[in-house]
This record gives sequence, structure tokens and C-alpha cells, in this order.
Amino acid sequence: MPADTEIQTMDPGWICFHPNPSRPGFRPPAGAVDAHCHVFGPAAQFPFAPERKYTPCDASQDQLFALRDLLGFERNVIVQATCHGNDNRALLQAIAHSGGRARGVASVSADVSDTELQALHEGGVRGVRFNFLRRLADFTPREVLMRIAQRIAPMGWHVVVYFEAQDLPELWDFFTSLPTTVVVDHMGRPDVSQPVDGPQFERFVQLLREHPNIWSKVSCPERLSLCGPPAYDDVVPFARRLVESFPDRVLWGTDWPHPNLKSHMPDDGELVDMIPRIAPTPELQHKLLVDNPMRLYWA
Ligand code: 0GY
Repeated sequence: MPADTEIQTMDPGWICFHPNPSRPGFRPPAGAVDAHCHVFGPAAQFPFAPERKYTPCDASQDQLFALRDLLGFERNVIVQATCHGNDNRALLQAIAHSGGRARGVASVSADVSDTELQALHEGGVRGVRFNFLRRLADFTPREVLMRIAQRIAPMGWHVVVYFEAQDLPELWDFFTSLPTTVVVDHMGRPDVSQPVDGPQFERFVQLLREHPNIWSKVSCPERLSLCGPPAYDDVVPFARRLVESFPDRVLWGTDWPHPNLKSHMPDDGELVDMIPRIAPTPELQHKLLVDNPMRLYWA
């Protein structure tokens, strides 16, 4: 069946985002940015990519902006997810309807034209995402990714990378040779059953310590935790260590609508209520939620 007539319904066995998230007790500082979230579809208007590895539920810009308001945030950074491939139209539409309160991270192919890159910039995109999870994306040669990075560097954009901790040694040389700011999704997906000062997370901390252009999102406890909601206690020390060690290079995001989760669906209000545990002072909270994302996306 051709892609444009394919009926795109959510994968069976997967769960949709929380229908009624709680209002958090923690109030983010004025100007707070949710720096990792997605919009999906609606599939009838923006079909999912034929090469996608999963089909999520539709998650609209209006639902995202309502959540933003409920949680006490002012801005969003919308990140292109693999299910939309390199078709950034849903992302661009959401930014266009945000009243200047959203920016984006896109996915592009090696043959993207300069005109297309410029249109993405004018549409609010400030970065590209490279995905190294085989369950999510097909392999792209490193030299192709490097050429993309070299083209977006003069635009002041950055590269967002998504990988799992066990793959860091193999990816290290590539990441450390990128000519841009590099933002790591979800703390490089550590195995949180290992000690926070054990060799695996130590290697990730070393990456940030030795390379001042590398940042980390302290996001996605719901994907990393073994103990689970509502407190996600086992993830807190990892996020807190990064926030306290690199206060000017950390970002926070909800990851709404939490694609690809099969175990449980987080209550986004509870995720926000974790923030004071990972950024324990008002100064750290302001850097994490306002100063850092504003510098990267709105400067
Ligand atoms: C996330 C995490 C996931 C999915 C994607 O691009 C994506 O499809 O990022 C995941 O499955 O871990 O950040 O949304």
C-alpha cells in the first residue's frame, strides 16, 4: 500500500500519553523552557515516515501548548522524532503556531539544500538530531553526518545526539570531533542500576568535563528508571550530578508525548515535581530551565 494511502494507526500494545496530568506542586521560574518534547501528526495531515520503526498516537501542537501552560512553562523546544523521518512539516507548523514560544530541532538528509536549511532556520529550527539507536533509525555513515554538521555549524545551530551508554566508547571520537555545540539526549541513557560514580557514568561525565561544547539533557527518568514512578528515585543522582557539575550545560524536558513507552505512561506533573530534587537551588533551577535553553535556542 503506498505511504500516502496507508492507514496509520498507533502500534498495538503501546500506550498513549497521560490523559489528565496533574498540576505540579513545583512552580518553574518565569520563562521556563520545556527543551525536549515532540508533536506527532495528525497523521491524516502529516503522515508518518514509511521507514519509521513505530507508529505513535497523534499528539498535536494544541495539546502540547495546553500541557505547557498546565505545567507552568512558557516555551517549548520541539524535537523531531524518528517516526516523522526527515519530514519536518508537523514540527514547523507547531513552531509557526506558537507565537514565538517554540523552537525546533530537525532531522535532515545529506542532500538537504541550502535553501531548505535557510527555510528551517526561518521556521525556528536551531539544531539537527542524529539518532544512533538501531531500534529507532537506520545507520547513516559518520562522514555523511559530519558533512551535515559542517554545513549547519556556520548557521549557529547545534547537533543533538541520541545514543545508549554502552555505545559511547565507539561514538566518542565522532562526538568529540563535531564542529558545533553537541547536546546529548537523556544523559546518554545510563544504566541506572550501576553506581552514579561507576565506570559507565564516569565516562559520560568525562566526556562533558573534557569537552566544553558538549551539553546534556537531564531528561527521561521514565525511560531510564528501574524503580519507576512517581519518584523515579534511581535516576535522581545521575541527573543531579550533571546539574551540579555542569550547571551551564544542562537542559530539561518532559519528552511529551513519551513515544515508544510500553511499561507505563508518566504523569507529566510528577516529572516536573522531580526538578527540585535534581536542581536543588533556585539558581540551578534558573540555569536549567531558563538561562541555558534561552542561550541555545533564542539568542
Ligand atoms: C525520545 C525517545 C525515543 C524516541 C525518539 O526519535 C524518536 O523516535 O526519540 C525513544 O524511543 O527512546 O526522546 O522521544
